[in-house]
Amino acid sequence: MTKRALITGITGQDGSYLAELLLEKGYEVHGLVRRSSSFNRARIDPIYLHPDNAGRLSLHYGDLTDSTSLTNIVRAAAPDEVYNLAAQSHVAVSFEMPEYTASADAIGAIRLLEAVRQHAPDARFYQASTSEMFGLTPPPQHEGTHFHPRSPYGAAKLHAHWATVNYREAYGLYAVSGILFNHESPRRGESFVTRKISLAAARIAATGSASGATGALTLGNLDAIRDWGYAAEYVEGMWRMLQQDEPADFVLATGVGSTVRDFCELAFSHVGLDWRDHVVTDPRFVRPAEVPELVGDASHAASELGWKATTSVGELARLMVDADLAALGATSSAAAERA
Ligand code: NAP
Ligand code: G4F
Repeated sequence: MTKRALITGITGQDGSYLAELLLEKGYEVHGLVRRSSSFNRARIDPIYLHPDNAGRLSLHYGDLTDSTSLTNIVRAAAPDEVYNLAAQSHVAVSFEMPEYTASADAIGAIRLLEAVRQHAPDARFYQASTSEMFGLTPPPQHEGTHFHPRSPYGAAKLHAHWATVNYREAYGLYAVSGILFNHESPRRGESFVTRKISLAAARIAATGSASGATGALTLGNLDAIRDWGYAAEYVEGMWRMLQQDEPADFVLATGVGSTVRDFCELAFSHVGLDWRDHVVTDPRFVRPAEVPELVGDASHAASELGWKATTSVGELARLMVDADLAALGATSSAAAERA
């Protein structure tokens, strides 16, 4: 029997990697997409249009803020597995749009859980929870760590996390919360810090300028520590969470913390540049409340799921810069020679 999966957020970084993984495993995949006046399918279209996937990937219009569309899609797809990856996922933006962030990220999860409870109660449900929920609690953070969110995004995701646990306990749904630490890739949105850095390093190496009037890269807090892994590996962990005998929540992380400054050094040195010559800071990019240090302990995922992150932060920085250089028609060795 072909398994059917429904992915919200299929046009995002993780959604595109997860769709690829599930199609490779033989699933029929259904994805929720938002109507947009401009193109928002750049990550999913190469997968959607690939001849091997013809008739196996369906896209449906919908929105996490619209329960009618969610109910209709759950009924139409009749999924065995539901992955709720859609979210207003930018922490800084959540300070500017706290109400919308809560509607999409907290109540949106409840809208979808309710649609699943009523129309596909045997489906297994994955909620994209986040290390941002730990906020101010010092590392190493694991499944039992106290939550102290520091942003409207973190608070909304924590609401969705507990709603997921509650649907499991109250209604017996196979519902799990994957608490994932930062994971990045060449498909990462361009306003997240790692991609901002990899793009700037590639542009400066290839053209001499990051962008804008000064040609420099403008960042906020360089001291923040994050546990950066490779997104393509993390979607395998999501899938494994839905294949267990009993539902449980898991942290996915590398266990290694690096500062934003370290990531600048890794990315710029790959193309023979000194980051200190090209990075400036601006309070505009500093958040009203910061999360100083996130470093995860994923030993529960290692023992129960057999999942382990394998790409180091250095490898990640290099593969992201290389992908951005390739898009500009350059290579890291050629760029380093010019630097
Ligand atoms: P992303 O690239 O920002 O993708 C977010 C997806 O959600 C996009 O497909 C977006 O659609 C969709 N979306 C946003 N608002 C929506 C709404 N109201 N209704 C329906 N769809 C909506 O995020 P990601 O990095 O892949 O992350 C996937 C999930 O994991 C998110 O829930 C995020 O909060 C969570 N998470 C991410 C990380 C990380 O480090 N990447 C770590 C922990 C947790 P458009 O393409 O139309 O914008
Ligand atoms: O890349 P970021 O925006 O990621 P952040 O805030 O950690 O959130 C990401 O990871 C979460 C998991 O912990 C996800 F849940 C969430 O959806 C998202 O994927 O910022 C990382 C760090 C922060 O401390 C930020 O203050 O980098 C710092 N930073 C410094 N300058 C900057 C900048 N962040 C951004 N986006 N832009 C800057 O110019």
